[in-house]
Amino acid sequence: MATNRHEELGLSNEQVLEMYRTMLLARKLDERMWLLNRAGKIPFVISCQGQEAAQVGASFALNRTEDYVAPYYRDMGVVLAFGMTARELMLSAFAKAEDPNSGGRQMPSHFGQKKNRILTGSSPVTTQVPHAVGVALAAKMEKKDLVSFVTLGEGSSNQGDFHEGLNFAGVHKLPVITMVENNKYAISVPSNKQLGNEKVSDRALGYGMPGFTVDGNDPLEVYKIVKEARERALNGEGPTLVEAVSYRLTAHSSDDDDRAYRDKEEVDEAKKLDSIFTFATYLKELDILTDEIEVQITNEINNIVNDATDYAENAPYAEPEDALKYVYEE
Ligand SMILES: Cc1ncc(C[n+]2csc(CCOP(=O)(O)OP(=O)(O)O)c2C)c(N)n1
Ligand SMILES: [Mg+2]
Repeated sequence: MATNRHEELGLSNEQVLEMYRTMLLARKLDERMWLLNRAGKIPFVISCQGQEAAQVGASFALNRTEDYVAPYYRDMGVVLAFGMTARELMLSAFAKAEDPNSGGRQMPSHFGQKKNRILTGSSPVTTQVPHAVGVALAAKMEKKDLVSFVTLGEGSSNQGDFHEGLNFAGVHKLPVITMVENNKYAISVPSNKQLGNEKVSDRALGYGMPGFTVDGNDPLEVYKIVKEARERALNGEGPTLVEAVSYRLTAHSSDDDDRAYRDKEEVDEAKKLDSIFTFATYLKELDILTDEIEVQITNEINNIVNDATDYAENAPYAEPEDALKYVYEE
């Protein structure tokens, strides 16, 4: 019998099952999007695969009805946890008018949804960091009990916005949690060719904040560290840098062929640590994910993914004139 680690963290069996369900939904939606792309039905996919545990573990440690998130393109697990629906994600993939992220303008995975406090992101990577720091500054000035949570890739952590954002957050002790999702690659560039030091989290020292490197394949470890970071932030102790290490299981995007720069053996090795399986094993060993519940969750998710696909495929495109909207205030 495995030790019950989630109870020590104050998580109920229902909560960890919900975590698993959210991770699996992200994975299954992502897998469907690849099929749709290869069938010529949607133009582009950029995957969460391999990063679901970090995304969902962190999100469950936040207050999902108060906190703000500034996710990056791989964060399907974060936006699902914060209330974006499968239908909405598919509407975005199909570039349909009803897509809350862009009204069908694309790019997919450029998340943004005001009602769920998901900040709109830009295509240049890392621009979300100063934005999230700004939200944290506003929360501090307005004395609100919330934190701002921002994510990015390890490659993006080498960009100036990261330094500017984290330095400002450190100086002003702002309630912002930055999570670098280290998936070992920035497109074709492996992390040892991106970073002069071993750990992204070591940089925290230079910004006057605590930094932690955690196993990004373990949702409970990520949950714990983000939960503690949130408590410190609400106590006025300022920001935290978290580095969640996992592996990018797919090519960079549907337009990339990763066979050009990494061996299949390396990918196969990483798949052994895939959180979708390791977390399921943990839950099975504790008899929380029983055969019966597994069948039920699988069926339920299949239905959600099928429904989202059908709904989005049949939904109308935006009117051409709509392209003129949302640039200037009307
Ligand atoms: C400022 C900027 N430079 C380059 C790009 C092109 N680009 C898009 S994703 C990416 C790789 C980012 O790698 P990483 O931060 O590790 O994130 P990952 O894709 O691995 O999750 C690059 C270079 C961009 N979008 N913005
Ligand atoms: Mg990366």
